[in-house]
Amino acid sequence: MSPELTARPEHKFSFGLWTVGNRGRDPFGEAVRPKIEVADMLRGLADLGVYGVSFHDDDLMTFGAPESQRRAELDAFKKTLDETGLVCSMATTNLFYHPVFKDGAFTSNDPQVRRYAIQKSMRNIDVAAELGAPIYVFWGGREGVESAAAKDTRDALARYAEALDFLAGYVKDKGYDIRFALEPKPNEPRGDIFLPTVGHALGFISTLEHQEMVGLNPEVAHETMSGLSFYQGVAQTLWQGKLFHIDLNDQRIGRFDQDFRFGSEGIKDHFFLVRLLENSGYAGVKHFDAHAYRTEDVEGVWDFARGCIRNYLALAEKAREFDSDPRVAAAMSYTGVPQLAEPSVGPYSTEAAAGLMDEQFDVDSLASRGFGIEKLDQLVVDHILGIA
Ligand code: GCO
Ligand code: MN
Ligand code: MN
Repeated sequence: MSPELTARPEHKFSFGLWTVGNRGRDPFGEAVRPKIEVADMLRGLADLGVYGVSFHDDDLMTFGAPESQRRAELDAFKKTLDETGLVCSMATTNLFYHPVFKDGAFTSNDPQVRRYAIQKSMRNIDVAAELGAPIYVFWGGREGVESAAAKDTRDALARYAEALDFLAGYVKDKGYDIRFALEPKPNEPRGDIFLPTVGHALGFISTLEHQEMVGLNPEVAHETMSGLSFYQGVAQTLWQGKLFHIDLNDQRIGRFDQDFRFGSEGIKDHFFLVRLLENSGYAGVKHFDAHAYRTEDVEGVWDFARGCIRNYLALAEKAREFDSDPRVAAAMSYTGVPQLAEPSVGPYSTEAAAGLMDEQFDVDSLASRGFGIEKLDQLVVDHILGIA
């Protein structure tokens, strides 16, 4: 195993300002560590070899402050990006913190709130364009209900689609080079959030006017909260050409959104995830949306960030070892992994259908075959444990 487990910008790792900036507040307790200034966050991330940073409008520019102050805050950010060489790789709107969004933003029952939410997004899309961010994320944390009596979900989804169509129209009209990434989550902070899973969001995208510019930003923790396999969700998203961005962290099934250090919990799942990302040609950023345990001081925050990167790179190295092991190739061949890439019947034609109808199958012999997956999977475990 190579000892080189530190990042270089070409690895394209990124962090949100709110991740290393997380001060450990939770519903039961106050902040436990001091604020890190934005410039210090950027310098710390650049020292770790990180490529990019992402932000919510309100992380960067004080909510409700006069335009001159917001401009000064933005200019200071741009200056530190230049100094550190970091790229702004994603931007998003905070449509969840202010009480005005308590019933939702794009799906609030109040049309004025909906119009305000769309305007707030347009303003920050302008900032994203100025900073050269190629991806704009929509995480609808407040888009949902506690009581199904409060909204007709079909109307809510129509308003959600309307907002995204309008904002996509805005991006096109302005000639910005920005694509949208929807981030599904099942619950928290709402009892039920609209677009709860990768599958719901992929289905929803097909209803949008500018669907070619809308993809996903799936998050490990969010699919895992639902008990779903994040790997399977990401694989389908890739297959549909919709993996525009990814939120990496860790999570135990069935818990609240834990946002743990990447690779700290589900190591086998993460092995497959990293192998998939590395082998798929995914060219976007690997974005860590996680935070340090509440027990940590500022030093612990940097240990956390270093750990996310180290675990990703270690798993990528394990995946390379696995893929170059001849025993793995042999086991995969026995299992039939390469054969699944071959067409079953090819495109339909009358002749092909007639040919298939005439074919004889020895079902008993087909049924008696073993697939050798125990042996193959043990090689996975052996590689992860370093005993292969
Ligand atoms: C969460 C979400 C957020 C979003 C962020 C960017 O569970 O709080 O993951 O962290 O990713 O708002 O859209
Ligand atoms: Mn999350
Ligand atoms: Mn996220």
